[in-house]
Parts: sequence; C-alpha cells; structure tokens
Amino acid sequence: MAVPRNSLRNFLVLAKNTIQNAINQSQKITFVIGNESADLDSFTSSLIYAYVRSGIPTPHAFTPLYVPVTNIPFSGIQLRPEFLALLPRANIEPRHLITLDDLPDLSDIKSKLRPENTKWILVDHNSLQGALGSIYSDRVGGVIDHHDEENKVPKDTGSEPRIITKSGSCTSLVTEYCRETWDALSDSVMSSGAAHRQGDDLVDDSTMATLWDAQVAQLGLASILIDTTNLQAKEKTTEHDIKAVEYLEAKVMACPQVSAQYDRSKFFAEIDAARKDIGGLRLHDILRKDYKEWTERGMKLGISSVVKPICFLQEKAQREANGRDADESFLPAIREFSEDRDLAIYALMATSTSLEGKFQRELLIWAFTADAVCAAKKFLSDAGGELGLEDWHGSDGRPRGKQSETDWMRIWWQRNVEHSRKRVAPLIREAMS
Ligand SMILES: [Mn+2]
Repeated sequence: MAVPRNSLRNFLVLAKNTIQNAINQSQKITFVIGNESADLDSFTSSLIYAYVRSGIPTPHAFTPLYVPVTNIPFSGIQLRPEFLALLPRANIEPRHLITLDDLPDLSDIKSKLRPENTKWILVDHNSLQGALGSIYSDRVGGVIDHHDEENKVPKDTGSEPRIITKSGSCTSLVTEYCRETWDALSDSVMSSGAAHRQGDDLVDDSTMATLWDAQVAQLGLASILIDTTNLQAKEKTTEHDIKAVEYLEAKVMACPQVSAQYDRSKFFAEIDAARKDIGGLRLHDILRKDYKEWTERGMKLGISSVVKPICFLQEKAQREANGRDADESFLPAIREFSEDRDLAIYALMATSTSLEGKFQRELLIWAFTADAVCAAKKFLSDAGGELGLEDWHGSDGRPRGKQSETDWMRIWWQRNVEHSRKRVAPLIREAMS
C-alpha cells in the first residue's frame, strides 16, 4: 500500500513512527541514508528519494515506506546553520529530521533492528561506514552516488537503483531518478479533484500538492546550487545538475505562493552565507561539522572540510585558549581532535576566497605513527603534483611543519582547486593501502 500523499512535514512524522513500529513489533524497514558528513547534499538526497518513492508503490519493494536518515546525532543539526536557514522553506523544523538518535542505541541496535528486517539505500556514498556499516553492510540494496566506486554495493539491486556517476550534486542524480515517479505522483493528485478545508479556505488537493512539491523542490535546489556554486563552477557542474535545476524550478514556479519569493541567485546567496556563518561555533565543532573517516590497513584516516581559511581557525583557537600564540593553540587542538578519534592520519581541507575574489584551498596533513608517516610522504610524492601542493606560510611568513619519523605534519596551498575531498580522500587512502 502506498503512503497517502502528504506534506514533507507529515511524511517525516509518519516515517519516525515507522521506526518505532519496526522496533516494537519487529517489522521490516527500509532506510535511505546519506553519508556521515551529513552535508546538505546527503540530507536532501535522502529526503527526496524517500518522500517521492514512498508516494507510489514500487513493485517488489522491501517495504512501501522509505525512512530518510541524516547520518549524524541530532546535536549535529545545530552545527549546520545552512540547515536552519533552509528547513523553514519546507515548513519543517530540526525536530522533524530523522537522525542517528532516532535509531536504537548502538549497543543493542542489532537485537532491536535485526539486520534481516532491514534494507539500506545509500545516497551520496556507496559504502556504509562506521558502526552501522559493521552491522548492516550486507543489507545494502541500492545506491545513488557521485563519489568514486568502492565496489561494496551488490551489482544486482533488483527494484532499487545502482547509479554511481559523476555529477556536481548527488541530489541531481536522485532528482533525475525520481522524476518519473514524482510526475506520476503529482498527476494522480491533479485528477482526484478532492477538496478539503485549510483554515477558512476550501483548498483542493492539487493546490496542496503543488505547494508540497514546491517545498521539497526548494530543498533539492539548495544542495545543487551549493554544490555547483549556483551552476557557475564549470569543473563541477554537469548536465545532470542543469536538468535537475530546471525540473525543480518548474515545481517551484507551478506554485505562486512559493515562486513569488524565489530568485535563484538570491536563494543561493542566502544559503551559502548561512553555510559560511560558523563564527559562533567552537573550533572543535567546526572540525567535526563536515567530517569523514576511513580505515585502510588498520590505520584510521579522518578528513575535515572547513569553509574558512586556516588563519581563521588559528585565531579561533587562540581566542579559545585565551590569547596564547596562535600555533601553540591551534596545533594542540588539532592533535586533540585526532587523538579523540584514534586517527593515524588527519587531514584538514580549508576553503576560502582571496582578497581578489579567487577561490582557494589549503591542505593540512598530520601523520601520528611510523606507518602513517610513510603513507603521508608517499601521498606527497604521488599526488603533490596533481593537487598542485605548494608550501604554505603563515601570516608571519614562516612555513609550518613537523618532520619526525612518528610525527609528521605539513601545510600547503592546494593550487589545483578543482579537487575537493572527493578526490583528495581517495589519493590519501591509496597512499595508505
Ligand atoms: Mn555529495
């Protein structure tokens, strides 16, 4: 049975209840989960997939309802000002989101959500990492992603997609995949002709559905515009992104109430400004806000992406340490962050805009064990050219680094700025393996 046509808000309430039923009555459940950096793209990819696919019954689906999961604890939402800016556009609040806190505790998740009762669709990643991965990776049965293929998802995914292809935003690929179903969903409401009361007004179903579609479409647009810099970044933007924006904007334009307040560039600028508004966060939270990790040959790698330059982080560290020297505050904070996570290698990717308005990248890599130091040096010799690494000097003109056999740290300008973590992570992992 299909889930009744509903607003995103009501859909999320229903989806949250579904988790409780699955736990209390051992029912089957399907999750659509983004990656553990839980950026906008992961968030909207899982929402759109779950919302649209739950609206029309999929033959042979594991369950009729798909539950979208944001792959962080609830407290992580507050670290993402871009979420807080965006959610009202879809008439939802943080409490509506389904996060890791809505799943049973990891210590007994296996007994409460037995693996055989679950199915997992991955969006914006193609290998389920961490504790969930160690329990449920055999239950992954579908993927839509734009990262390098990890060959972890089975080749045959039956009635679910197996799409891994290059695009600026994974949300574009999800939109493309859901398009036909979404259109069918909209058409089915248009023809029903039913009406119901909203306040003093009699509103027909199709008006409501047009509003709901426009709300969800705006969420998708936010991710695609952020990931492609308003479709202006040539090296990131693909045909998938352009078509998806066209499609989603048509949904916005179909709803006068929403379209009156929609202007693509203004919308992009608003969400982008919110995303960069991290001055109020603590350094530790900035480092964990957009963070991913991997394990290669028993060595753990963690990579933070930050939307501010390293000097911003140094100043922040200095203020938090009550004004000691910037380096003496910053580097110990980075080391502590890495030690807390038991990392062999930590990388920090910082992006910023120069005074001349040019997009720029800085890269810090710190290796904490002998094996990790070998890997880090190998990374530098194998990938330094491709990434355009150039020694970084602080505002005082001094380079920074540590060069011992078990403690090796370097900071560079990454002059080939088209390479994001999507490329840098595989390069470091390759050097580690
Ligand atoms: Mn993505």
